[in-house]
Amino acid sequence: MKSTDGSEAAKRRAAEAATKEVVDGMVVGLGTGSTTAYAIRELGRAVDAGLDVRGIPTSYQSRSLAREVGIPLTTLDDATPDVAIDGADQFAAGDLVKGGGAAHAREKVVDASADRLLVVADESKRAARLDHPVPVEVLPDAAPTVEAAVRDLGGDPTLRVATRKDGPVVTDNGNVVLDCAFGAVDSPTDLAGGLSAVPGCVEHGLFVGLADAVYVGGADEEVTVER
Ligand code: ABF
Repeated sequence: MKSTDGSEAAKRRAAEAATKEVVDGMVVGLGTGSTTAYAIRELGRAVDAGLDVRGIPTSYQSRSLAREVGIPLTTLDDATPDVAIDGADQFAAGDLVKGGGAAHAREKVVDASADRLLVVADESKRAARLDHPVPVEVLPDAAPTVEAAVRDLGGDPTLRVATRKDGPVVTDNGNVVLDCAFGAVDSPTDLAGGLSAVPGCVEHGLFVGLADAVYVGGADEEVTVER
């Protein structure tokens, strides 16, 4: 079950363990979501204690938190991340589904540009095969044609709707999100290629072959690192 006190502690342990890989002088990609938020807060404490790092946020949310905890920020115009720390909605054999926070387009740009991507998660995110619906960020005008293309690829798309507003979720980039159920994905590489080729698909949430390590917080005090 997600978001119990136990899984919050597990998320925090995973995030804090990954943050230990950050050393003086590094540029750090700052992912989005509740697990990465623990890493951003830990980095903020390290900055207070004298660590010299700069962050590149992946969303409005991570930018706000990084500013709140005092992490100096930079951009991809001026720096390349040595490491990125980011969460996931699901991981299997090192591949990821991301985009539950609708930030996966910027996350993928920053994560893929980093020398190393460290994923932080609790055990509830682990799967034998990826079967979590794949978020697809779409140009608003293209939603109908992308929906048809997703069906052709064997998926079942649902427009993500804002819970407290009357309308769709709108990303930081001004686009909408289709959550696309494909069942268990046999080949994440093939599906990623198929989705990337759809006109109007800005970015999808399959992160294939990008993770260098997955820090997994377990129910006990353990954090396992899968590389
Ligand atoms: C972002 O936050 C997303 O790509 C991923 O969907 C989500 C994970 O959130 P949490 O850590 O809150 O489960 O990284």
